[in-house]
Amino acid sequence: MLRPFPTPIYVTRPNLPPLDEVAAGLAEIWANRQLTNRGPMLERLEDRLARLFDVEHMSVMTNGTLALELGCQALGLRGEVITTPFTFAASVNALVRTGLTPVFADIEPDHLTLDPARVEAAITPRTCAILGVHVFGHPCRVVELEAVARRHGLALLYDAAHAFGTTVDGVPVARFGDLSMFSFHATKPFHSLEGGGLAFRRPDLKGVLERLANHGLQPDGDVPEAGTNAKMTEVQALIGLLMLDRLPDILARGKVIAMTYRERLAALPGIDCLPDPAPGVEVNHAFAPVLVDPARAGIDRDGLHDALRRLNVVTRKYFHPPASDMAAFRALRAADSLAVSRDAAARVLALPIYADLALDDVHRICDMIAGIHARTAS
Ligand code: T4K
Repeated sequence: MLRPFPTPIYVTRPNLPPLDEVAAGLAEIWANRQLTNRGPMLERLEDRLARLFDVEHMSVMTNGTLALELGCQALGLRGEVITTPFTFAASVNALVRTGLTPVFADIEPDHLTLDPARVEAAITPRTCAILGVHVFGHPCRVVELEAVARRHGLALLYDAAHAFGTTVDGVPVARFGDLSMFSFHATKPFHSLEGGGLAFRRPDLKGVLERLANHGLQPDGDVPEAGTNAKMTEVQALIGLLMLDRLPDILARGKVIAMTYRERLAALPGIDCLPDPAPGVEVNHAFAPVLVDPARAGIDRDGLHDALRRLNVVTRKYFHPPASDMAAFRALRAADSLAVSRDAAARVLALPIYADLALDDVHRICDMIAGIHARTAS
């Protein structure tokens, strides 16, 4: 008989810096009374992130979604952007809200990122850019996408909301493409409560992004192009700085948890972790997704989700439905059948993973999955 957890185990829980360190940082902010509008904490955070990502520039903002919107605007994009339907709604919202037309192309079945061949087949004279999503921290095929973008003169953007800490051959994922958006939302291994930013190498974008994030205002008071308010506060930047100090421990802990799931679930036919990352790729283990194959597991994704919920394990169906099936985006063009995306969305389940999750609890979740599986698999 499987006993439920006494209190819910959520898919994630925010990592928090020690309160005494927060208090010391708050005292500094209180003393200088610069609360927002590019204060010293924010500048320190941008510097540290740029060094960590090995990029020339970093623009930190209110959240990842606004950062992506302003990135599209700063690049002057107009027309169609080829992207994946297997993502959080924010990736597609950002395109639509900046007047762009998303066109969906399918993903690869291994790590669920955009398929470069499908992207190339989807290009039309109206295409201006590709938006890849490093979903679950697995990098897109950055070399192949770069080649497609170059061949067709397209901008290449990455939604790296999930990929803080991911590297390809030792190179931080932020260095690929024209720009990469990161989310610093509370649910991410690195966060600033809410927050996000753009990493990029082109020097001309920095001033443009700062202007757009500050209502479009330039120093003489004129607004040459409409902007918005996407400024991060000093308190958020402080939390970000304190979280950076803890990041190596958080990432190491995520890896141990992810490896535990891998080892324990390998014995269960039809409860499949994603394949190992490609050679040279280090992922950040921010998510622990499995794909449930009902034919082999004897239970479908929704059944497993509900059975775990009864045991107080709150998993999430990230990312179901695919964005191409969401009411706001259904009318958009799909360049192909999107069969892989639809299949993944129907079968994916994100298991709990966060630094404070006890290993005993991970084993207990695996015992629960094994128990459910034993009852259902033929
Ligand atoms: N692109 C991609 C690919 C993304 O995944 C995201 C965001 C974005 C862009 C946009 O970035 P931001 O604009 O957000 O910076 C959560 C996050 O809100 C969202 O940031 C994230 N992706 C998405 C994957 O997950 P929900 O609706 O699933 O969040 P929620 O509130 O259900 O939280 C999940 C669990 O975390 C809860 O069951 C309990 C726990 N939790 C959550 C919060 C906020 C806590 O324990 N404490 C908390 O404060 O979207």
